[in-house]
Amino acid sequence: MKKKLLLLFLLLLLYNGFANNGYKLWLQYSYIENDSLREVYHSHIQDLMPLGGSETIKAATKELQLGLTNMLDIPFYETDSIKGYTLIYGTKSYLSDNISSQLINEFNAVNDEGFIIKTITVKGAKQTIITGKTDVGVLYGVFHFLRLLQTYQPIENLNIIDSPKIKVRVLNHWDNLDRTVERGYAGFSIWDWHRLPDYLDIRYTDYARANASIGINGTVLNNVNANALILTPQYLEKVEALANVFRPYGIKVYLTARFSAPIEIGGLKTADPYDAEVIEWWKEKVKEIYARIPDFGGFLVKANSEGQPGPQNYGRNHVDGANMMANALDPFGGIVMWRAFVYSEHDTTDRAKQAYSEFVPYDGQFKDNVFVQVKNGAIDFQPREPFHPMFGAMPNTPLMMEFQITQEYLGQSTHSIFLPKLYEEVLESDTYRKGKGSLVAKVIDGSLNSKRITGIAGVSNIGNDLNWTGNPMLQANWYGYGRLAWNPYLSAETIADEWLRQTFANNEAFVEPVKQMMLNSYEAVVNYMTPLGLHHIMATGHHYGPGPWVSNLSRPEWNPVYYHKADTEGIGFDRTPTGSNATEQYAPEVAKMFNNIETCPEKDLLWFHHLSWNYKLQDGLALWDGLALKYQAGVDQVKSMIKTWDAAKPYLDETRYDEVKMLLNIQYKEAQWWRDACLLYFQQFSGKPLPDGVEKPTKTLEYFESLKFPFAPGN
Ligand code: GCV
Repeated sequence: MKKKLLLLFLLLLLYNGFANNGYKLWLQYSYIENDSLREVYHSHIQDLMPLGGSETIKAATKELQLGLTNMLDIPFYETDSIKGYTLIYGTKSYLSDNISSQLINEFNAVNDEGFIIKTITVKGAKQTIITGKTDVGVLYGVFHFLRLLQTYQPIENLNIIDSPKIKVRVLNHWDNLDRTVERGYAGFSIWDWHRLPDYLDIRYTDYARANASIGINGTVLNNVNANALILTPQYLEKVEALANVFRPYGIKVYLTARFSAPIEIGGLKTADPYDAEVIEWWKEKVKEIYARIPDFGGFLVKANSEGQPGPQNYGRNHVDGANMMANALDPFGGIVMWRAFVYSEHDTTDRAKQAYSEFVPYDGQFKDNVFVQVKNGAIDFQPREPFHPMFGAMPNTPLMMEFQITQEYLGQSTHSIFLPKLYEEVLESDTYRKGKGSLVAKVIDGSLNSKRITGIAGVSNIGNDLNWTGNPMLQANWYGYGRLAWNPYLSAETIADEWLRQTFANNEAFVEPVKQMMLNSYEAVVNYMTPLGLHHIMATGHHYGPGPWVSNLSRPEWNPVYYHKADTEGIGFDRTPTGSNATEQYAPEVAKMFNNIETCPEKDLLWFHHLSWNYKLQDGLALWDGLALKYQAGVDQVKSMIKTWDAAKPYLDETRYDEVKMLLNIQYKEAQWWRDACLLYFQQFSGKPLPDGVEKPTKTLEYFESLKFPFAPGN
């Protein structure tokens, strides 16, 4: 009996060992079952020849050995001379004259972080070279090469040159020192502050590998609602330990600096940026940080925003505050990322206008090493927002894009939504600031106004859940953000395709339908939450679930009723000249397009217009009917996502299939909840019946209004 139990236990262990918990993300390196493909690959890579011995090149070797051995099931060894078919990787300075003379044009075309992958003939045989100007460029090339194999691309005649288009590509962790994560839905923070610096969790290395594989080159470790303690020696020692782990992978560490730190941890009476002692304090603090972390990236600052301290507490302005910190960082090459997420309860103008009004007059006044970090839209990471009017409006200031990867307003980690669709929509929006074609992407990559520094930030969706993001499908948003940070012109479709092939399976019968499911998933959530330009109608605080009825919060602009303005006449926020005139903050062509009801895109209709319930939509439906049918469409889309996922089962491992299936079922329930709660609420004003095709709610509005979630995560 005992023996049988032991056997069962061993079998269970074995089974769990093989279960795919998603920890490996898109770096699965699954065995390539197709014999001939494996053979072709192997015939082109027989030995590994690293050039130079830096930690980064060692990391590249490790990754190649891991990836190639798993995919091809053959051990790979290092060689120091070219033999048959060798994979040679290292920077330009190590290449022989023969090889570098064949790469002159390529080297002229790559930037410092870019890479070249080329098949060239040396010693009578074809060799593959992965090179660049820096070790980290080579590492990016190695990850790209592994991606080619993971996605079953030909490698016989390679000629690839690729460079990142944006310089600073960071994740923003809203992680607190107690390991809770603001707006985090994937467990606790991966930073184990208590056991750092001595205990280095293997996750830190895997986090760095994953980021390097998509070109992310920086991480802001702590929440923008910052605790000054992160700047004390006790914590800087821990930050230093993380920086040491990340360095070989080209990832710089940044910190959020609390503006009042000189008071809280420095013992000063003020944090006034004009005070000599304060200025000195920041200089000394920065010096202390660089003594530990010579490649420290700089500070991110949330100032005079949602109660955070800032220069305005001392009668100074954003320029004063940002430049004071920038002066301290400048000698070391550090930067300041100063957030433009400001709005005030004392300002009665439309919240959507406030950041622009406050910041645009400062254009050209910030120091060269200051970015102004702007959220993608003017309110706050809503399921859909028109692009922020600040993009293109500050030609003399580097603007950094801030996307939210974590799904604060998009169903949190239970809703499987592919966010690169949202990012793509924003990046390809035309600001018209320099005529047609002045895309947001061009503002961000600096090409519109030739910027020396360029940057992009994504608010991380990472936690200590086994699969990192709380839902295997949401790993695609981390991946997709990184890919777009590298190249903001990539299509969401390309990203979904390569992610699926690396993460799950390469079979077309799997990839095509699941890719379509991902590409449609963004529109689905907009439909069942905030169709036709509705926004900010989520429940209070945690933002989990619908709350269009909320009207009792102390600040007017925290209440959903402020945003939808539903009454018996109609619904929507008039931001045209007859209303708040927020459209005046856009270039005239864009303002005109939004102002005119005929040309305003229907997806943004209620963002810009207050319309009667009978207003005729493009398809001839009355607004009320169209709105209701959009809610229904969102629910139906989730239902069809479940079908697609079910059909994909044969290509999936059991664990991840089950996890996503359970999550999709939750999403389906919640999509219905959104539909029913919102339609019952708005119906009070429209006074109209639900049109045919919309399922009848099975619960009352009172029921939905009574729901409470005191312990919803991330709040
Ligand atoms: C970190 C929203 C979120 C806050 C967040 C803030 C910000 O208001 O609800 O949790 O704070 O944005 O971006 O600073």
